[in-house]
Amino acid sequence: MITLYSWSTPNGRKISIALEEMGLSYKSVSIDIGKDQQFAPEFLKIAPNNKIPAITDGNFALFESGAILQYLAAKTGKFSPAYGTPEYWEMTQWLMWQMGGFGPMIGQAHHFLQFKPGTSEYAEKRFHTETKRLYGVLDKQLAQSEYLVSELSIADFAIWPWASRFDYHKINLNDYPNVCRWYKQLAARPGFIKGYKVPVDTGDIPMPG
Ligand SMILES: N[C@@H](CCC(=O)N[C@@H](CS)C(=O)NCC(=O)O)C(=O)O
Repeated sequence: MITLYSWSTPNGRKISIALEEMGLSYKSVSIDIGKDQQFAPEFLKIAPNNKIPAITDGNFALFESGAILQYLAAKTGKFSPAYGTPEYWEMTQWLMWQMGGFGPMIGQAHHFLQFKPGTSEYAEKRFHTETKRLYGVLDKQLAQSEYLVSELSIADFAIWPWASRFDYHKINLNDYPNVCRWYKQLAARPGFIKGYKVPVDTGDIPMPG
């Protein structure tokens, strides 16, 4: 039985969406990062980097959302092209693009634009500019492909939850029509609707105006 340790953030939702889409049964444990529960000694045994998400599967424990997505895809044989094929590496490059850019950079945009506005004009501009650049890259890819790669994959599960925080990083999804089409398409899937509300129901998936 899988246990998901998570909170209702983009990185956490990647995994709850994947678990729902893969049809895996799991137990959800809330780690409220607003209350510093990520530093609890019991959680640190599973996730020594003191960040959600993490999972256990029997005696096996795993942290880092990209690794967890790859583990779940390998376990189920779902939402990943066959290992070693060109399609597999194409999917992997978009997963790594999210883990290295469309997440860490947007997280910095959230910090300066949403949580600490007025602290640093330079940082606000720097991370908003980088966020817009990343959206441009994503829009170009989604102009030529329905999903990140030929079929719905863990790369989509990794990227979509970050786009769902468009209000925090001051992006109008309508400015990126291909991202907007993809975002709405995935937001209508039962697995996304259910996974978005794990571990805490913070309301419905936000929709661009
Ligand atoms: N690279 C990590 C990032 C995880 C991460 O940044 N998690 C945030 C929430 S979205 C967190 O737990 N923050 C708590 C903290 O930094 O203390 C992953 O993808 O799993």
